[in-house]
Amino acid sequence: MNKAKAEAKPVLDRILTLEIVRVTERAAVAAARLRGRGDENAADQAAVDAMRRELNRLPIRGVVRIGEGERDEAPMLYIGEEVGTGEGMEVDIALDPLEGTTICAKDQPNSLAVIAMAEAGSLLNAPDIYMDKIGIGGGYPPGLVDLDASPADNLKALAKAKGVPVGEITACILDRPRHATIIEQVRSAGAGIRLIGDGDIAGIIHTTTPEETGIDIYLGIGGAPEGVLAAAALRCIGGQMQGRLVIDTDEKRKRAAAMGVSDFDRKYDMEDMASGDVVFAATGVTDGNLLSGVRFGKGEITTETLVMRSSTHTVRWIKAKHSALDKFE
Ligand code: VTB
Repeated sequence: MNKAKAEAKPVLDRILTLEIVRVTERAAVAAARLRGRGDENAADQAAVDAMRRELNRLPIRGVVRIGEGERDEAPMLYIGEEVGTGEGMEVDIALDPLEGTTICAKDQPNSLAVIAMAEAGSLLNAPDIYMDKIGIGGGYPPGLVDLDASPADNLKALAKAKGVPVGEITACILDRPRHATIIEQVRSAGAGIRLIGDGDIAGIIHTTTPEETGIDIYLGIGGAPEGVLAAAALRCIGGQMQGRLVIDTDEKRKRAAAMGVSDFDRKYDMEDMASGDVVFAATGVTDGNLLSGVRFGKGEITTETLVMRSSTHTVRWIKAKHSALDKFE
């Protein structure tokens, strides 16, 4: 772990911490208008359009490092797209305008609009492939859990450090057939599992407040872009995370190499995925453990956003009331 990097001095203009709230608020409201309609693509597109429009109003020279996809497959907010007014500081951007498109389409918990900004050159350029991940909240000794240790050993270590039996630990895992083995291993070790349909950025953030969410550890394979965003969040709020790209075909090897990955088996620490000064914001689209979803009221629209910064570790919850007359354009 690169401690010096992790504790890098504030570089980003602190105003950005508030500016990025507008970006996720707009994306969340746009997605929420299509919440529960069963149309994932429409909700995602609305969030992408809104996020891009608002990002392009920010006084930054931003480059999307983690976005909607690689250039040939995503027309907007693709990896490498330049965003912002073109004046101001250079920043790397990781975004997911609608994390949990299926959750949003079904109006189930924990769908978010998410963005992270970091000083230029400090976000891992990850292709849109899978990543094996492990994450826990703050307050534990460094290296307490490890991606290469067995689930049983990780759960035992975590339970001991928390001062509870393994039976009182809950792991969050994406509900996917690929996780059959790990689910079996966690259950044999005696821990409980919160199976989630989607949304592993939220799943990882939830480990930072187990008293509210009931989740102590995140385990399993999800999207690599979501891994980088989760690492950015943990850098700000505190916690530990490791990830390893799942590169199991030549095609993925090529895509990873094209993005600068040379060691295909590398185990990335949180700081390898998001270093330097990072700001992170997430606005709730649907109701969740940490954030309420967008509310459309009489004459007003309410949003709830979590925004935080790595250099100061300030964590803010911003509840905003927007006039319903605001066209959000
Ligand atoms: C996860 C989850 C996302 O992708 O990363 C997942 O957090 C991984 O991909 O919300 P699979 O769905 O193929 O398992 C999402 O579900 C977004 O698609």
